[in-house]
Amino acid sequence: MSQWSDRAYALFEEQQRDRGIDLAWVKEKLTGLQIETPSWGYGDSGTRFKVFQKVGVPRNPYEKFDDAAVVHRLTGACEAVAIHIPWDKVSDYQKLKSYAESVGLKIGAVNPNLFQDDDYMLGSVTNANPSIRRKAVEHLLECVDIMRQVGSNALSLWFADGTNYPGQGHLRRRKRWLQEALEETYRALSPDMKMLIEYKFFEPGFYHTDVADWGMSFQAAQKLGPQAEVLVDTGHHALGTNVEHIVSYLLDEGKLGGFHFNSRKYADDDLIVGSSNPYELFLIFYQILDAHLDEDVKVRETAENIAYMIDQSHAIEPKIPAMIRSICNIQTQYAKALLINHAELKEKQENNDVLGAENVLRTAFEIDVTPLLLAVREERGLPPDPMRAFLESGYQERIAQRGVGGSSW
Ligand code: LRH
Ligand code: MN
Repeated sequence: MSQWSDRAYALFEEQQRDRGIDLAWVKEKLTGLQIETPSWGYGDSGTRFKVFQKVGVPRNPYEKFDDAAVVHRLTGACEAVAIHIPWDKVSDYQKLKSYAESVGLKIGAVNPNLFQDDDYMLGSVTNANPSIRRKAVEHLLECVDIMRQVGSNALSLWFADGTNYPGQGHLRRRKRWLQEALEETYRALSPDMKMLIEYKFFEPGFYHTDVADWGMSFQAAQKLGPQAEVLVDTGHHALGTNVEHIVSYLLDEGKLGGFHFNSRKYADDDLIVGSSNPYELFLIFYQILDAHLDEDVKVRETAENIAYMIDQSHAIEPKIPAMIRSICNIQTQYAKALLINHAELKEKQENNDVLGAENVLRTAFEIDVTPLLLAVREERGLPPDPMRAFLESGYQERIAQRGVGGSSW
């Protein structure tokens, strides 16, 4: 490390020791943080107005893994890549698995796609037409089989199913068809597999969405069994929703399975996580770290087995830098949350010291964790500034030979 960062870290270390923070534990946690990147985050994507095509975008899942491998090599924090079927459909999934491993990666969650086939215009597992429901379930079962072939243990389910007008669909019959589809899929899982049920309050349904909020995912997962949990996509809530409260509730119920991290200002904007409202991301990590301290082993185990995943659409951003920025933003808020003095907070909360308690959190949030992140990266032989290392690597220039018109969704 440079002299500056040595001095900065020495001062940081002294300050945290004075605050009673165990920096060895903090570094161990930071080093252990792994965040899954989405294969589709490396491809072209956009809005309903335009999908801008960029130079050098991956043309197939193998090239998506090449780009993901660069992000992992520079950050050390994203060894797994989530795949989406059929966007990442290949003839030989064994070959895809071996290729991922050959570039230092593993395949993470498998995401079925029940929202782009024309047959699913009026619903997939909730479609009034039983043969379309059957087709949808067959796709879910195909994805469970793909999980076995690629060594994935997470089936990540999002249903676009919903309606645009009152009366268009029978809400309770759709609810039951959905649960039937989930039950048949759940029965196909191997014991080491998890089913993550994502919810979203609107879009593409503009009247109702069949899995619209955390409660509907939670209830569906409760009825299915221990391998079914809730996936919280941070962009899928109505404005004003207290997402960290939902996170604390699901932790306490042992049903928080994973996140799709991104950020938004208005709707499901899928922007770089932590770019708008980083305090929310910090408060989510506060709830998770607090659950780590719980006397209830179920709550602690849930907090220790969360699938952290990014789910973003990089419509205007250069893809690989956007992913590096996302990883760094998550590491930054996680590092700040690791510096929360939980004992001091508990004492303030138990004394109903309103501003005292709030200030304990704010104090941690306002700590500059740059010296800590630099120290951890240096100790792991990683570049101190992964973004700069990428821009100086020439990789972006090398992949330009892929041309324009790579994969998009
Ligand atoms: C739906 C969603 C879902 C993915 C898709 C790419 O908005 O969050 O998780 O399948 O984005
Ligand atoms: Mn998502």
